[in-house]
Amino acid sequence: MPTVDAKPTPFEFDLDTTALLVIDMQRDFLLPGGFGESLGNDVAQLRRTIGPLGELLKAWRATNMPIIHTREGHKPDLSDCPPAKLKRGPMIGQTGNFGRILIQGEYGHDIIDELQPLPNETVVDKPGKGAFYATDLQEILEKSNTKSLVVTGVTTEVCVHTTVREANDRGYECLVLADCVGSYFPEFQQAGLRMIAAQGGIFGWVAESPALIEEIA
Ligand code: TIU
Repeated sequence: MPTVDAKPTPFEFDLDTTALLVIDMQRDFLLPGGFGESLGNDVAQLRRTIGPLGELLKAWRATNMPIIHTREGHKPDLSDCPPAKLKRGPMIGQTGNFGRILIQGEYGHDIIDELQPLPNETVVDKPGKGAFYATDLQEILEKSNTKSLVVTGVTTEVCVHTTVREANDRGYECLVLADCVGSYFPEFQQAGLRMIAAQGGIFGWVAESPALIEEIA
């Protein structure tokens, strides 16, 4: 069985039951001049993941293992956006440099050019931070007999953490790749990764992508 050097212990996975999750690598969060930057965030902290994720996708696409991309966003009429979320994110639905912010079908809502999904890959649109809430993700994973998830994307302490915590409760083993997840806040990146592997891997495992690529190449 392939084994990756990881914290807190080596991560073992089966090539027939493992999927790659790429969370919210959207223009709204990553592009200079976009929504994320307009909130005062340093997008360079997220953009450092683009290179490693590109390399990982190249290697993963040469295998038969599934790839699932997610996008956070809402219907144009915002009917799937809770008023409480809108209250603390009043820019959602407003027109920014890349179209209406976090609205499905807008340029900014879509995945960055470098990591665009291929036609055979799954894209899950989600209204929340977690990838299971109000989506078909559970059914998609059951259909492909997925037991383990390699988790990447942004942001580490928000959508990645919410998804990993819930995946853990649902019985999935999660490997989070430190160089392929990013936070606008370096201290949250560090703490977020430590929280996953602490206490014997309370939520899962943490590794670097080259160690995984070596196992699937
Ligand atoms: N995808 C995701 O993490 N959504 C966010 O809103 N993240 C922030 O860090 N703001």
